[in-house]
Amino acid sequence: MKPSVGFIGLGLMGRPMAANLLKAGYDLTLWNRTVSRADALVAQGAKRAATPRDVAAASEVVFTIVSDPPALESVLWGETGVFAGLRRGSVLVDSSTVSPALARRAASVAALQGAEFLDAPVTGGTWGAEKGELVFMVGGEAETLKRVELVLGAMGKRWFHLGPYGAGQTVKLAMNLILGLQVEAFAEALALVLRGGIAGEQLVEVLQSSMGRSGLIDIKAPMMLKGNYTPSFPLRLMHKDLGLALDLANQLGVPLPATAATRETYSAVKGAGKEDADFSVIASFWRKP
Ligand code: NA7
Repeated sequence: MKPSVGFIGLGLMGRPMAANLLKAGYDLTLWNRTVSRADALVAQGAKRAATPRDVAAASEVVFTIVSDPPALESVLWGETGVFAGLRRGSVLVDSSTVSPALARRAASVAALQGAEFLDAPVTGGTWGAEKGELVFMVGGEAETLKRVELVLGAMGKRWFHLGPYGAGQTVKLAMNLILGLQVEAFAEALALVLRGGIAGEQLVEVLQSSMGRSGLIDIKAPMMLKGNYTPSFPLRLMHKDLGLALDLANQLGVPLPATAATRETYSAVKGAGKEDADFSVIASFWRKP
């Protein structure tokens, strides 16, 4: 029998993920800080809870996917938080991108309540979330992962068990560091060819026919050439992730010089921007309006 599922965080990623759970026939209870963001899903049959605590009390498997570490702390802890309602024997799956240390802290509180925990951040963007083709990077017990595989399958196409609590977050931060640097590298190369009087499209054509070919650039190059930065993965979240990667590197004593330099570009553009733009907006660092 399908477990009852709770879902907390209906942002760009959470909404399509929750919609796929509904489509797959799960009994779904939702909470989002901005209440109206749950309206469409409630109209399709999901139940609305008043607090994250109530979501947990109603669910055998609880998913969270919120912006950043403070947002996760605020939905998990406190009088109305998930831990105030988490059921013995249930599984809490956090798909936000946060620090491995926070994942381990959440896992130990869940264990004290007789519940299981997985850190399971995702990759695939809003496009992957809509298609149900996300990839989950999982930290925690293999047995716990087995218990929720069917539920993950309603939202994603693959999952990797990467090690103990926090391992999913560690790999996610490493992955996003690569994506952040790739877009930075392309933006620098684009600035160079444009100043050299060559069309950006020509750079893309050659690059994508070469060993340097990248799936990410297939998606980001058209946005960067047209200056259309509708958010798929917002700059503010990439900026956060590069910061989390640098914090982790600091804790582990690993130098990340290129990541540190790249984050400065992201910081400068984030500081100057007023709207919620995609992270490919860093191209504007070289192409001032
Ligand atoms: P979005 O679209 O920015 O959505 C963020 C979600 O987090 C959204 O539901 C927010 O609620 C919620 N949020 C943010 N701050 C809080 C606090 N303080 N308390 C409760 N809820 C909060 O992000 P994405 O969906 O693209 O990404 C989510 C995660 O996956 C993130 O870690 C990425 O790096 C990967 P709101 O609707 O604003 O009230």
